[in-house]
Amino acid sequence: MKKILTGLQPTGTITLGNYIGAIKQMVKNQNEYDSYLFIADMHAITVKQDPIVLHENIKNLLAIYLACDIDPQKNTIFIQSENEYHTNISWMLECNTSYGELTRMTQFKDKSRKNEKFTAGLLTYPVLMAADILTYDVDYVPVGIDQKQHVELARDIAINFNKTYGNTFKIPEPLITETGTKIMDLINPTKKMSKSSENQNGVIRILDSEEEIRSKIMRATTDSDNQIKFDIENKPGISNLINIYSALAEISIKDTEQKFSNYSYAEFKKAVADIVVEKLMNIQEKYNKIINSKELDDILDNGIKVAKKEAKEKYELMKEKMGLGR
Ligand code: ATP
Ligand code: LTN
Repeated sequence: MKKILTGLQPTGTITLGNYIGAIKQMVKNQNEYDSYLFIADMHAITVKQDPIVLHENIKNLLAIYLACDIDPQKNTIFIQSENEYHTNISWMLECNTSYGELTRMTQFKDKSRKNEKFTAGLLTYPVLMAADILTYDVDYVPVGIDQKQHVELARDIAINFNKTYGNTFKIPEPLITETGTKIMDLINPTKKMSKSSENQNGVIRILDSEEEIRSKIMRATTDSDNQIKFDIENKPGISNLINIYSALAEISIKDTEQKFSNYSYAEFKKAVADIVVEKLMNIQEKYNKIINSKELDDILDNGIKVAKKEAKEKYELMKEKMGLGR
């Protein structure tokens, strides 16, 4: 059976973008693949985190995974920091990755520009991500398009390592939504909708109330020509709403355009709000039922057992190939 793996950072309540770009893809594929889903808390600390808030977010993210229909019977679910092999493997990969390659990563360039006291971890972040992926010999990595470059780096690192030390890793591929969807900020639709965004009005979070969702969508920035047409360059706001509708209704962009061709912007926004509310209220109902259940710990206990056993084998193999230890 082919394998898929992805992780999300517990850096705040996840957004509609995270759901469409990563989680929904995992749900869609969980019946066909051996699936691994983890909470990337080690990645979260590459930027400053409040320990109390981070701790809370880890458990909340697990409950959100389950509320979004991630099935614990079909996924190995675990917390990254509970598997210490990831960081050990990451170090060995770091020593086989060039500094120049890391400084060329778009996310590093963006985030380091925003904070002049950025950490060394922000630079080596993609190598830890490569370790997460390569440890399990996965075939596909479902991510939003913004993470594609990191998965490609993981491929390069694997190819290079295999060349140097002999066959050690499977070469993974990114799995991007059919339309390569990147959900954009509702207020500034040329910017990615992001958990850490400062303006809350541009971001829909999985746990937002119905009123918040409706008001954010009705106030979303659009152009003034009143045509429901997909054109990212000239109509980024409307194109973003089309993307959201098409992803949630699971119909193509073309069909979405056709369905709403006679609608005004206000009517179309209402239809988008309706489908987002329907999806998220359903998720929230499940979330509230499981957030305090003991089942959460059992799932993590099972997941880490499976993940650690596999990771240990890869770690031992790498050590042997690199000539480490006694
Ligand atoms: P942060 O603001 O903390 O950088 P983020 O919102 O970018 O967070 P991540 O935890 O980095 O979220 O991403 C989790 C997953 O969600 C990744 O696979 C990423 O590609 C995907 N993703 C994030 N934002 C979007 C978006 N706006 N549209 C589609 N996919 C997204
Ligand atoms: N960097 C990713 C989270 C992440 C990930 C991974 C995704 C960490 N390790 C391995 C896929 C595979 C992010 O910020 N979205």
